[in-house]
Amino acid sequence: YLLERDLDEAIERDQLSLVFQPKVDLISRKAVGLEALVRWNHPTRGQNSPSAFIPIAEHSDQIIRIDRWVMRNAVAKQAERHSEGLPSLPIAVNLSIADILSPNLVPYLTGLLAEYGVPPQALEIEVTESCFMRQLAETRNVLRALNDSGISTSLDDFGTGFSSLSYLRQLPLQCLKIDQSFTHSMLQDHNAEKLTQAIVAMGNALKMKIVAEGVETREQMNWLLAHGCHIGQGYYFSPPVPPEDLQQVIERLE
Ligand code: G
Ligand code: G
Ligand code: MN
Ligand code: NA
Repeated sequence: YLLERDLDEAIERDQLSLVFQPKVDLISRKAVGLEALVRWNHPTRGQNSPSAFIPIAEHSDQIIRIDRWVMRNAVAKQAERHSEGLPSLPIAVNLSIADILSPNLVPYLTGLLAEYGVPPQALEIEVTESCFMRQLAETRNVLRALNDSGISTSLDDFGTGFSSLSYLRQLPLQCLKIDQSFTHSMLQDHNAEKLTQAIVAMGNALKMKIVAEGVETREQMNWLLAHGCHIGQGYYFSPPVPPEDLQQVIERLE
């Protein structure tokens, strides 16, 4: 059982860590960004998957404490990369609805960036459609405030939620991430292929960046290139990796 008490401990006792997965330009094969994903290393139970503990954390304000830890560590990582003279790549963090609606999210982030001397372009926020189902107006205000402070926003897991099109029209989002279920099925399933094509066309028409998630094969990458999606993320390039392996992964991509 994943008890809420254990999660409190995870934050206090430094059991959380970040792994990073590159987003890759399919033409140049260079990394164009990184996604930070949280991991929980429990002393006796080993690695807990975020798909197990994030939903539990979302029942209370634990998610806010976890994600503020994630944001701080992502910004700290950028400061470290900068001090090591490494090329600048924006790092995206995943936020839940409670984070978006939590008081002072934007001042918290701008404060962090100032504290570490990191420019806002170094950070991106990924949100899912489930974020918008309630509180659309408030979400729009927060995303706009993030944009105003120079932080760009992505719509994650696109195509799996509801009313996607209405959100695209109403929310200030710069990037659309095609859910991996489309990437996985588009070469097998005619309907999935046509839907993925339509999503890419729509994203391009809206002048959004488009990232295909879950790219696992060369065939998927070639299909994406041929259909106008130029950024991919997935095991074909690299799984999410711990910080000590990251630079080597980035340099090996090309
Ligand atoms: O990394 P992995 O594929 O196991 O992630 C599983 C799920 O957990 C994904 O939906 C991902 O968006 C979510 N997730 C990963 N890291 C974070 C995080 O730091 N904060 C939040 N809120 N969700 C995360
Ligand atoms: O919901 P979100 O897109 O933030 O979560 C990304 C999740 O997908 C992470 O848990 C990550 O480990 C996983 N992931 C990343 N690349 C691939 C891939 O190529 N295939 C599969 N099956 N999962 C992936
Ligand atoms: Mn994501
Ligand atoms: Na996703």
